[in-house]
Amino acid sequence: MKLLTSLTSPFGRKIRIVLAEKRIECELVETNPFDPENSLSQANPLGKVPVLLLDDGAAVYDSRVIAEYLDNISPVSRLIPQDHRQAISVKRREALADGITDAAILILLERRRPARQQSREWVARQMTKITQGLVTLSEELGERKWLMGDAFSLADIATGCMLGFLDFRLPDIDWRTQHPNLVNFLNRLKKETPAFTETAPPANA
Ligand SMILES: N[C@@H](CCC(=O)N[C@@H](CS)C(=O)NCC(=O)O)C(=O)O
Repeated sequence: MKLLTSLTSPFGRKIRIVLAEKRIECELVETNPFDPENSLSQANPLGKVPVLLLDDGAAVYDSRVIAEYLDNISPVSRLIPQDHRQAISVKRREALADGITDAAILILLERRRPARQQSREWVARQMTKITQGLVTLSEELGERKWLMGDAFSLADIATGCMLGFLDFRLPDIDWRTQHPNLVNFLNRLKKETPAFTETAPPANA
């Protein structure tokens, strides 16, 4: 199997952590989705990373589908519970964390446009999604260890990658003052999940 991703993609990071947690060997093929020379669209017509290329040549995307696929091919460290209701709860929280990341990416891309083409309303709309999403995740976490209680899950990986991406690309968002429980959560993730630290985006990227 091969994973096409950039080293800065928060969605690619999610999959790299899933691979490590589940001890699945996979070749990493560094791919910049914004490089016009890349052949990414042959694997994913959306031209986005991550993409997982299976040994039979089939391409799997997006990150939520890849994560579910990987969780199913190995029983090691289950990240999505077998119970359907619990699984939906994990995947809904993954979707929420990923949605915050999507909003952060849209703000980042907007800020990279020439100043006079940027829309303040658009940025404010995305910022509201980030603010509201963080409030919900923080409330749902409460004082529990992980989002699902004692069981570490894909929801925790997605939330960690989202918080890491906010720090990396939008450090002006002060989520720490509002949500001390998310600060503790992130510290716990760093301490207990080596792959989280190992997959941090490269400095100066
Ligand atoms: N929903 C997708 C989002 C993937 C995504 O947005 N990837 C970004 C990099 S972090 C990308 O490839 N962007 C290129 C583009 O939008 O053209 C997933 O979960 O995999």
